[in-house]
Amino acid sequence: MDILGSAGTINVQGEQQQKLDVLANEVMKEAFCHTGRVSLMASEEEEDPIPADAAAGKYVVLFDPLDGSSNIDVNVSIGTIFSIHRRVSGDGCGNLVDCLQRGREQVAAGYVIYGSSTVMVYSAGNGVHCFTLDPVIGEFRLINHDVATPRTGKYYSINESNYTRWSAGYQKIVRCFKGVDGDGHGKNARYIGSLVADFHRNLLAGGIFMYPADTKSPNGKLRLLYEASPLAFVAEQAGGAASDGTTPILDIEPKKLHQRTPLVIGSRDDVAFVERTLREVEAAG
Ligand code: AFP
Repeated sequence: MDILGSAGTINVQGEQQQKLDVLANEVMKEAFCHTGRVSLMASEEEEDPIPADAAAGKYVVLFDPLDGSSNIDVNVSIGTIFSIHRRVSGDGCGNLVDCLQRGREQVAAGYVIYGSSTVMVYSAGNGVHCFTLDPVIGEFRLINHDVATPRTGKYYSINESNYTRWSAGYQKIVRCFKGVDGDGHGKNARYIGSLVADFHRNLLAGGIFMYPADTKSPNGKLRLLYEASPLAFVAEQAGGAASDGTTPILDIEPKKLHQRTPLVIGSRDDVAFVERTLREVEAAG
């Protein structure tokens, strides 16, 4: 099957699409339409909402079909992220209003990570549960019930090559995490470059992932509706936290389908430390 390498197309985010991005997008759309429960979908790969099934669908699904595209061809873990909302509009298949709901309104959210095994993690607002794919029977088996993420983590995950583009606050935070400034957190660095993989490790082992705004991406790089919001839902349900640096991700009112946001997500005390330090550095001018 011809599934590796570039598709030779550019998506709505202005990024090169891989063949697997395109395939994953088609598979997701087909699978959600097949359920007969989804009226409208939105994909990180497509500009506009995608009508599904007007008659039956009570739900709206937003998804990043393949997160971590640059890792596909080098055999590093990648994932799929999904966010499910109740439909709020009345007519037809629904419209943009159904997609632009706060993360707090999600009825369920989660992700699948394709790594050394295939694991699905989801929450429907009643804890976080992990399932692993058993390829022999073709079903997901429950492996981890009611996941609780550590309050403080041993890892920090950030693309440090952006250091000179960050605000003074983030530069200080990373120096603290390295143990060269402040009270010597002395955390270990881990950065995969697939959000799902970095998030999943930190969820289980404890840690913090950050993708701040910088001078190249003044609103951050990651997408609120397809990446930040669903993972924030999972993080909070596991006892962690997620913020854009000042506001909880789940409280942000989305204005645009492909809106970007800075993201700080993971162990609760570490996220609180980041917010506190940003406030202090800002106040000190
Ligand atoms: P790609 O899908 O283009 O590889 O981007 C992945 C991603 O959206 C997210 O999964 C990563 O955490 C983040 O971007 C990595 O971005 P940098 O390459 O700028 O560190």
